[in-house]
Amino acid sequence: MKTKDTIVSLASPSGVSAVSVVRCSGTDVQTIIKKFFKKDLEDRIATYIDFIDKKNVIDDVVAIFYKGPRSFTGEDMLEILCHGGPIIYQTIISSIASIEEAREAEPGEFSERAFINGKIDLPQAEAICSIINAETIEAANAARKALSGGFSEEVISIDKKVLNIRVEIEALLDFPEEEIEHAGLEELEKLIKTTITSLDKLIEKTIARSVLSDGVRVAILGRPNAGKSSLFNLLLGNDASIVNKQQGTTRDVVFASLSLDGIPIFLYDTAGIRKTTDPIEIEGCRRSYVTAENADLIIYLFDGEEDETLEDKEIVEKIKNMGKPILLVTNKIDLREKNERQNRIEISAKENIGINLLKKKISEEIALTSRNSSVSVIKNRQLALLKEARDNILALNISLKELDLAAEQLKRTQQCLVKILGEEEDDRVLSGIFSNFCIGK
Ligand SMILES: Nc1nc2c(ncn2[C@@H]2O[C@H](COP(=O)(O)OP(=O)(O)OP(=O)(O)O)[C@@H](O)[C@H]2O)c(=O)[nH]1
Ligand SMILES: [Mg+2]
Repeated sequence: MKTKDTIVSLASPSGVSAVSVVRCSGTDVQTIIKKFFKKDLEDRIATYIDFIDKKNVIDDVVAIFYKGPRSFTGEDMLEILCHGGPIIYQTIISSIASIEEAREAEPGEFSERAFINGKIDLPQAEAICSIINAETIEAANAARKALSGGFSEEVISIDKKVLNIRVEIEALLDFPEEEIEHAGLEELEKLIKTTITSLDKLIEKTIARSVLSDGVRVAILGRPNAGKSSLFNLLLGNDASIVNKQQGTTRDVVFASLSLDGIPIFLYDTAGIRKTTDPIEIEGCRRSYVTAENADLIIYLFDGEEDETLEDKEIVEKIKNMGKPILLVTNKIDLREKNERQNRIEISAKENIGINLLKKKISEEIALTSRNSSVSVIKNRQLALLKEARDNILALNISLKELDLAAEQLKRTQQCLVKILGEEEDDRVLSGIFSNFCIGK
């Protein structure tokens, strides 16, 4: 990892805006200041000044120098607030990058340096990324809590608990076997139990946070004409998908995002599933099933105008076999006498009946799915490591003969926890994480 060279990049969105922000970080920031501003800048004082390259004034800017280590990266930093035109900020960036000591930054490199210099730990760096990418204010708030270090503190406190268990076990190892029974084995079991409870709680919180930031995929499936596109449009509040009385109107997957109770939902309208010889419809049906496979929750819509068909039964069975949570919903209840079926939510997409109840059920189902390990959103590094840590502790066998093994297992648990904080994590893993950040962050 290069830490000696000075990096520069745009920190605000590219394109035209009122003001753009160019950031530099590294050991040669003061060289850059002298070269382009022709004088030194005071630490942390905004200065209105000309940016000059080869005797030409490129722009009049506001420049702020942050003397390291009191800066985001822990290195000397410079922020240049220039006029927000691409020509201006590009010229400033390329002027700076053209000097021998500087170059343009890679994505996430500022955060990576902050991490390397101990200004933030890995969960905090990841939280910055989540705040920037948050799709709802609730997601941003959850990420901000992690940024303030709350999550890391909890990991550290669990790590301490594991260390305590290790100390107890190491002490027991010195006892002759016959005395171990009296040597506080019960105490040890209690310690292990409370550690598992703490880990479980943190896992649950982390899942809730990742659902908030990553969103949940909800797919609407059903036979042709059940009213899937009508429901899709109603939930979205606009006419994104074509509705028509003709069967087979939707031929490909239609996708949109919305927010439900602050949770970002990715909603999918699919082609009606039926047996057919039309090659386009066959492909549409295949895509409907693929969408179902990738969804976290499925709304299966029955056409209330007709009775449940054998095909409905087959499709529902197939979805259940995928192990997906499924909400069974009857549509078009405006057309039929009240004829409630158990386990079905009754709605009319056309008359806007029952939609609030459906939304409530979707929210409840999401809360449940988020605790289900099959949810795709929990494929997240922190969670995987937390779970590995918990599995290691759960597998602890405090049988008297295996105390050595238990000590080993606890060491592995601690390694997982330490990795969450970014210590002892493989450099390649770290670079991979930071490369997902945006440029200038
Ligand atoms: N009476 C009544 N008609 C509805 C309701 N929901 C949808 N429809 C009508 O049913 C027909 C089919 O609706 P769509 O939303 O296109 O159905 P779909 O399931 O998307 O159909 P495909 O895309 O062909 O699979 C349209 O004429 C809608 O106006 C409802 O709640 N009540
Ligand atoms: Mg449709």
